[in-house]
Amino acid sequence: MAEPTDVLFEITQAHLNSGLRGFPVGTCRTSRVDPNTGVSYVGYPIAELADLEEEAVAYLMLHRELPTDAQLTEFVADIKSRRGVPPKVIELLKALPKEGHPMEWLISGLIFLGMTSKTGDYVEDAKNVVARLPELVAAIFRIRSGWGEPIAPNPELGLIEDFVHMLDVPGADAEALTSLLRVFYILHMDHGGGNLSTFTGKTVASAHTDIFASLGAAMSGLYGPLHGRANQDCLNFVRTVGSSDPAEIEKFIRDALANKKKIYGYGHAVLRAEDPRATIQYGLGEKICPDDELFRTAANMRIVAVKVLKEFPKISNPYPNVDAVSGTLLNACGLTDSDFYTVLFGLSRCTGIAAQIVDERVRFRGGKGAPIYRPKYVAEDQTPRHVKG
Ligand code: NMX
Ligand code: MLT
Repeated sequence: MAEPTDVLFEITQAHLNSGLRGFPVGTCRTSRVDPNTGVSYVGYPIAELADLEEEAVAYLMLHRELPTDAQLTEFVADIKSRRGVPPKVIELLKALPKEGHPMEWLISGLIFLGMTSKTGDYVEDAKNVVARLPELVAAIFRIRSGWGEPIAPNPELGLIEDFVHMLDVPGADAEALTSLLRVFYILHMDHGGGNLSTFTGKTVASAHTDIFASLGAAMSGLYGPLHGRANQDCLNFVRTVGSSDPAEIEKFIRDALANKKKIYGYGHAVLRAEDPRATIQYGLGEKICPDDELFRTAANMRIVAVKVLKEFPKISNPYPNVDAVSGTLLNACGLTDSDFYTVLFGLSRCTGIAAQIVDERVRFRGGKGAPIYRPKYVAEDQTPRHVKG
């Protein structure tokens, strides 16, 4: 156990303006990211959790232990009893401009949910987020895509099964999509305390802002192409290559880098090896869509991109991250509009962020909660330039 006076990190001038890279700023009880082995949730490596029921992993986030059968049954029933997005929220979504990005819809939807149904109790609101977000996100898909009226939740179904029922994706195989989205939901739930969206959500909540508005801010961070939106850009890149031929892929990657473009789905601020969440998804692709041309392109890119990115010593991590291949799997299972992929990431990540906000607000400092975030910025270049008179 660290002593209050233990020095964890020496801050020098060189650390300023570095995106707080590596600064210890707090503690996290839900997950941990190891640079080489990747994420574990409350001590369980992600690969051990990927095939569990999604509600069991949400329970793990909120309670820091896997549920017994009885606890899981009770939790599932509790979550089901909380379903139901207020009709006013659906009406507000219908008024949003279709040209808005689905993430802008999700950010708005979270604010609408807060306006209409926040209780002000972080624990209650966190559970309500888990219960209601699938319906909100399904409504966003249906209204913005013009698939028809939102579909009501079915109390007989599990969380993701119900989400797929409410999506009712035209032409999709619901069973295949459900198995994919259950794993997707578990893999994207949490990634330590310091990823941008989680950090932002906790920062905003530290002003005692409610969970819905805090998550709206968090999702604004996830919307950025360097964070969650890389899953959309990665599929678009794979589509643009137009061939799974390694030589064609290599040419595309080299051209992109020569034009100062990012190779989305590759690199990480903390990881220094292939992200286990990507490894799991490559394995899943080999089972569900091994012959899909876009999946084969992404699978070949896994080899070619790493080879090319390793030639640039400034790139700390040349390996695939969570976003490298997810889009090709979603596409193969019928979700073909890549603009929506980050919303699926957000649906899952809001559970982890909500759990971390609960810890910071009602558990830390003997229940008082962590104080309002207020880091120090060092004043620079502030000498008055114009002499009076
Ligand atoms: N493609 C091109 N350049 C890269 C890449 C990449 N995939 N990764 C890092 N670099 C560059 C980076 O822009 C920086 O350049 P400069 O010094 O000129 O500013 C340099 O390499 C050093 O960056 P790193 O220290 O390796 O990475 P950093 O911690 O700053 O950033 C990411 C991490 C994830 C933002 C970065 O690797 C990246 O932009 N990757 C592509 C976007 C992506 O896949 N994001 C998803 C991350 C996972 N998620 O879901 O949030
Ligand atoms: C995440 O899942 O949030 C990403 O891998 C980014 C991060 O951890 O910084």
